[in-house]
Amino acid sequence: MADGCLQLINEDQEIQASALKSSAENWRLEDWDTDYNIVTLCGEPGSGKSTLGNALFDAQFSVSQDGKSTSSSEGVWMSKVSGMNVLAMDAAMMAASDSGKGWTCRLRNHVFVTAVSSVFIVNVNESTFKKDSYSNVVFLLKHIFSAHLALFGRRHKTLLLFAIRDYTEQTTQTKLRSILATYIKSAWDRVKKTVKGKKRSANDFFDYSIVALPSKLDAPDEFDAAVAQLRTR
Ligand SMILES: Nc1nc2c(ncn2[C@@H]2O[C@H](COP(=O)(O)OP(=O)(O)OP(=O)(O)O)[C@@H](O)[C@H]2O)c(=O)[nH]1
Ligand SMILES: [Mg+2]
Repeated sequence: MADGCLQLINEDQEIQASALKSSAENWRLEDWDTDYNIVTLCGEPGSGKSTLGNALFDAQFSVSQDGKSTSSSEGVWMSKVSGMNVLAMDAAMMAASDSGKGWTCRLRNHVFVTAVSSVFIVNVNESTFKKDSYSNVVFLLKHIFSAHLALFGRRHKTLLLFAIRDYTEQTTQTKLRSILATYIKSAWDRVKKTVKGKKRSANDFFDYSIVALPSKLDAPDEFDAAVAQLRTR
């Protein structure tokens, strides 16, 4: 892994305090004061988080070469984005469960990134919408919502930017938006809430938006153009 990238939380979910301290010094983060944003890339293993982080932020997160069978970036990795006061984080927040059915949550990673991120880029393949196999998205959102409520419990807005990967225009963006709204509601309904929390909706805490990205492998030029466009947002 290159110098510009550090593992903030390791595969055992332990915070690497000394790496953070030395990077904060090298990157002169104290000069930023409170004027910065943290953007976290998340999604199911192999969903293209690191590839998008590298393309969007010129980061050097490691990309798995062997397809989607193993997770190449366990833990939470961080990279300073050059030219802006932004830190990008590449976070393993969920893993396939040992039984092979469903997911397990990397709880400490979830809580950490939820506490510090102002934007989540949630990678979702367009095929998820066609097959109605939405459980991965709902699972991930449910844990982000739970951590957010536990940490903040008050109106503190975080942006969920859904990156629709391998987008082929078969599902209109209006339709994607409407399906995502049902995923968000479904995830919110699954969160354990206090009496006060029950009166709130996910919209009180989260804004959401989508960006459609063609396949990096099948349509690299279109992918690059869409990422360049996203960078200006
Ligand atoms: N179909 C498709 N594959 C992609 C795309 N972007 C990256 N990949 C491939 O998908 C695999 C996983 O990419 P990564 O960027 O490592 O995905 P990740 O979510 O960071 O993976 P883990 O860290 O292992 O969870 C690699 O073999 C990439 O080459 C894409 O837009 N479409
Ligand atoms: Mg990765």
